[in-house]
Amino acid sequence: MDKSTRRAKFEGVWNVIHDELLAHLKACGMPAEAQEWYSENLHYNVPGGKLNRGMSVVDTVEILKGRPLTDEEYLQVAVLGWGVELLQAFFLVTDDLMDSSITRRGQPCWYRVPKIGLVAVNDAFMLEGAIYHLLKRHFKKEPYYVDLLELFHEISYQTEIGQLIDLITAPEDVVDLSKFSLQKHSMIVVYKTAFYSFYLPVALAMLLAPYEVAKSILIPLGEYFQIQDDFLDFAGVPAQIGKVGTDIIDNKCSWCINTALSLATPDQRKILDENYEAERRVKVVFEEIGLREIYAEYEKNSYKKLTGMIDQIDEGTSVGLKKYVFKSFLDKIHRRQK
Ligand code: GPP
Ligand code: MG
Ligand code: MG
Ligand code: MG
Repeated sequence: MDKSTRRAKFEGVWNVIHDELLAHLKACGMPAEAQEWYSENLHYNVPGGKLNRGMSVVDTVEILKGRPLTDEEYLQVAVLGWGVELLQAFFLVTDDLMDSSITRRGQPCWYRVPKIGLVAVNDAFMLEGAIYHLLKRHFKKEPYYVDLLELFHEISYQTEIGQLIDLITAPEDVVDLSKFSLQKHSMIVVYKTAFYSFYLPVALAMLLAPYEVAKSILIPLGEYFQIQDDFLDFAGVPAQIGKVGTDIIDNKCSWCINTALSLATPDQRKILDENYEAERRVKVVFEEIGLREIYAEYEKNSYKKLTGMIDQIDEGTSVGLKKYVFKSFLDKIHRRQK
């Protein structure tokens, strides 16, 4: 995908985020005037930049995962990217006030737009607040949710410390070059710019990627495991599996009956309809349909697919995942008879 397509895709998520933030204000019963003000604040200050910071979150997750993201994954990761852009917008709106700047991104600074003035301070707080509102909505269930919060908080704090030394080292009205040094300069730029612009996007991606890679393998692995369980309920030897299968008499929505339903002839379908719960006749239809062969085929493909996903893990990246962790899981259950 070329750069402009990637940008357009990332910008597409901005519309979703904007609408979500506006919908929340509306749900709180805020007057139309407040909704319009917020919408204008968001439009004016968030999406107009180069978007390098935000897009690098998505790019880095893709590199670490070693494959393009699904649409659902993309949306979630792009929310983090826009979180970085919202943080940047929060910083810029207030930085322009502190620096008495005139223009930003080719237009007047937000506080200089007629009728905005010092409301810009509150507008900036709302840009920051939006980050945590979005994180809660899109990541609350994730095991790394608190890590995300801590990272955004820590990086914000470091940037604010950087801004402090930037401001007091160069007060607007007094020239005092004796305060300057390249060492001081380095400290200012590392804290006010480098942490949030370069470290944050990659740190976010590194936080998320190992969990996401693990999930994308372990969830299908668990699905495979339960299909085995369903199959063994029908075909397993009780002495071996240590239990007598009851799925048919319990009328369960199992892999076996669903596979059989998808392949049954009208006659077989009738037998299944009339006899599900009555084990013997159903099992005869399962055998006729060739469930054992279908299962063997499913197992072969499933093993191949999972092995392929595990092989894709690049142990050289800093995601820190080892193929062996997943391979040992897979080998424990592959072709299990109990
Ligand atoms: C850029 O410095 C630094 C920031 C935008 C961080 C601001 C941090 C806050 C806590 C508000 P700059 O003033 O040189 O940027 P520009 O030249 O773009 O105004
Ligand atoms: Mg400035
Ligand atoms: Mg500044
Ligand atoms: Mg500058």
